[in-house]
Amino acid sequence: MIRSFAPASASFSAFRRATAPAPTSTAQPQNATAFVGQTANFSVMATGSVPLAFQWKKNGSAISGATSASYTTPATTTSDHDAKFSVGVRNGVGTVTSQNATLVVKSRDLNGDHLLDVLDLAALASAYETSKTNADLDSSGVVDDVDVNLWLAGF
Ligand SMILES: [Ca+2]
Ligand SMILES: [Ca+2]
Repeated sequence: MIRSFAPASASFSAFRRATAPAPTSTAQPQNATAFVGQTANFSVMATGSVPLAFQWKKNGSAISGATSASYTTPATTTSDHDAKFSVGVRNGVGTVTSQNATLVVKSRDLNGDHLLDVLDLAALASAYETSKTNADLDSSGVVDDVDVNLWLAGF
């Protein structure tokens, strides 16, 4: 009797059962959006032989104390905009590094004068029905009532 070859994935599973598995990211950290002053949270799900150790990185540099499966940033500032967060998951067999997740930091200070006042609302109004990036507070691709309400919610 001729047996068909097992699918490669089955062989791989068998191999993994026979050896202690290196970590595998089963859910990658997702991009996050926060307003200035808010925190953002990133998390990863990973499997592998325990214990698993985690180390979060911001723009490639390890974040002190960020050693669990999720990470909450301090209150964000505009300088955190576009920062890339990743996490390394390590066990006795190996290390896997997650994909980067990008932090988008939105500011209601649309004209950049460090004040939140009617001038920012005017800037938002002037961007209405456009996709002007900094006034599109919910990153929906268009400036509309949702963004006006998000702006007003800051008060
Ligand atoms: Ca302003
Ligand atoms: Ca929008």
